[in-house]
Amino acid sequence: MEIVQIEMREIRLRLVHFFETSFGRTTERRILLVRVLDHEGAEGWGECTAGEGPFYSEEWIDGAWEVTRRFLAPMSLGREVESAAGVGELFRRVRGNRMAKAAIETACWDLEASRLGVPLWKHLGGVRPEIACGVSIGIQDTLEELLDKIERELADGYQRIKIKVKPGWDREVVEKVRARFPDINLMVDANSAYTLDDAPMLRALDEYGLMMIEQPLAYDDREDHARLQRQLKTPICLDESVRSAEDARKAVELGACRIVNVKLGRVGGHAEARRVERVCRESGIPVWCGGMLESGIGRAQNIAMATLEGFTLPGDISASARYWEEDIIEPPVLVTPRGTIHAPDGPGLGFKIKRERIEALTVRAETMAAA
Ligand code: SMG
Ligand code: MG
Repeated sequence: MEIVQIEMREIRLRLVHFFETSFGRTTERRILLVRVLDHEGAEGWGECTAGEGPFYSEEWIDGAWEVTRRFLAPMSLGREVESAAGVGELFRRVRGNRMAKAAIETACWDLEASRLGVPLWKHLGGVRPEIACGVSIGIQDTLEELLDKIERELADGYQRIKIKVKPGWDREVVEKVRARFPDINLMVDANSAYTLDDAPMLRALDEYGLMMIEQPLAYDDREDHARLQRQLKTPICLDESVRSAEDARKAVELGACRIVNVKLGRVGGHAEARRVERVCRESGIPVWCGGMLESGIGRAQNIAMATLEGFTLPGDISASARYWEEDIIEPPVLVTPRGTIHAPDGPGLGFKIKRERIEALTVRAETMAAA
């Protein structure tokens, strides 16, 4: 495969409801989309999952934009690689910047699967035509709103509820949610809002039968998570701290987690995500697909990844309508009444890209071509 053109665009998309985590509130997404073309005009689409600011991780959209145009595009344009699985290698000299790398890499996978005429999920080696879905519910202004939201999501069939926690919105909230919904699959995500000093409060959460506590401690830590895990009955799930298969191996060896959240952007694309899935599967660690408030393109990429064998727990992959008035793919992502999504049958991502809508949402664009 050889990429001869890379098109970058920034689109703005307003969320139907704000999303708040321990590090802040998002109301409108600024999303970097990447379209790659080969010499025969076949195309592939990827999405950069970097946020509006460097708060979830160091990456953010303007940094990703710059690193893509100045380094990643020149490093990949006109370079022959055997397959999409080799695209990540082209970027080896660039440290970090995995979300930017993943946008191009995942686009190449879409292109390759399209050219082969197979669904991306099959091309990746997926084994599951229907994936289990959960929702991630941000911090709300009131507990009542949170409880109402949970009720609606359960009515829509979602198999697992994740709530965001932070100091001051944690134990009591979990207690009330549990009291109202005694039997649901419930988990919390702290996005690194705590330290080991909070171990007593985190230990108290053991009482509520949570499926897991996601990333309680620092975004780049594994050692303290291992100490904390030894004190908890509830499994710890790592998100931010696992950026590669090597990170996953070390985390598992240390006992820093019993579950791993895999995000395409955070680990740099499909090739590395498959390696993370494999390391975890071989160590008996279940994984699930995380979410980054993606548009339909990133969501379709996530659906494909979540069909891999090791993705045995419901992911943060939910219907387009939970995020957007109108998505940029067609049909929008729909969730069945039993809380699942069918992986599409069509080639590549398996959704139609709404070019006109993307055009209308674009605030800047840049196209780079091989020399
Ligand atoms: O896409 O539904 C979604 C959001 C899922 O909770 C979610 N993501 O740490 O797992 C996580 C967060 C990061 C979102 S940053 C705005
Ligand atoms: Mg998380």
